[in-house]
Amino acid sequence: MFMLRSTHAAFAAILSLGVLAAPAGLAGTIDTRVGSVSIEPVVDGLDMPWGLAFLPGGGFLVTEIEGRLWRFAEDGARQQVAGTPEVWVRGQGGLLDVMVPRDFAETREVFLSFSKPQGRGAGTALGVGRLNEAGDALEEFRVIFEMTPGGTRGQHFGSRIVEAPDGRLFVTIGERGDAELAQALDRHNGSIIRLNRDGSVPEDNPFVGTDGAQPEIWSYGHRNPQGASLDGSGQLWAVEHGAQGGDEINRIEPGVNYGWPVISYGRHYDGRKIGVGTEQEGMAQPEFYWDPSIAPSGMAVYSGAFWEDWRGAFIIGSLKFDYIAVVNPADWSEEELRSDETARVRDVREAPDGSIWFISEDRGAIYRIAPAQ
Ligand SMILES: [Ca+2]
Repeated sequence: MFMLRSTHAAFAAILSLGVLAAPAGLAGTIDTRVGSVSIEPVVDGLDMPWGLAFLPGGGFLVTEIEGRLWRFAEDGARQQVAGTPEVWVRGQGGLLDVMVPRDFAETREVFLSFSKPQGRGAGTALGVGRLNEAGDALEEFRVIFEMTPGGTRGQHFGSRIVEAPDGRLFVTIGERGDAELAQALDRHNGSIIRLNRDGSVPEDNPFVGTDGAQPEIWSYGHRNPQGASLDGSGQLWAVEHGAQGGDEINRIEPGVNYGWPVISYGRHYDGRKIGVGTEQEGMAQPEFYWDPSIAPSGMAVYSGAFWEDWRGAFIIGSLKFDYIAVVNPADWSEEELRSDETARVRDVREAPDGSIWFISEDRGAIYRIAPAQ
């Protein structure tokens, strides 16, 4: 649907040399409802990149699933950051998201989510360390949350980290392949949790005081939420993987049950019906769903200056169909951004200047979307 008109042979040659920014004119261009946009490479040569976070004053951090954290300076120079945690690299597990809080300039804190080894298995964990002045090490890294118990399966760690407007932390956790546990309040599986900055439990969390419930739980009944973001009003949203069909965008409210595996708009991979169907009293409906599944990953809610008509839109990467979905919450219409670069999109972020950056896992690269010149 969207025309690609770029010089991709030249573009690919530049990438293979590892040059960090394409000379002007070599970016790919696609047409969208907000006009032509360019897609230009920022960095390449990454091995299974997962999460991306911008540093104030320029530069950014990128995780690779096997456990490496990289800091890139504004000029593209890269430095591996030491002091990262040991991670369980299996299936979808490893070093996952990275989050730089708004007070980074004072605290130097960097948050990481990862699969923490636990006996023979692993659980989704959140840790924090301070980036040293040289930017080449996290100091005093400590784990402030880990799901207990984890499990030996390699799927559905969730793991997206979001800083709430009040500075508290949301972390998404998948059901680890044990679907029924998404409904169990005594397990963190299939939930979105809310923590204070030091990992302690906020007293006004919805299940503090519920017998047997894990007090970190903010919402539950999730399958594998791998994308989450605040909208312009500070409301939390999450996007999650369904099974065969039934990927969802959910507006996340405290104490709410989002239904997995009792209700879903998808089916099991063997074709069996899931749970009771698509609706049940006491379980929230998604705001939007995909059938067939696109395998949604990272998400940003656009708030920047470049594209007025995309403000408030959900910009979501598809791992399975190699595109970026732009979903407009005014009418839940979906636009598809597609180019050679949108191959297995793992994370999508709005940059401080209002451009949209994304990770292509297939290409081991990060790209920047901006208005075409
Ligand atoms: Ca649901």
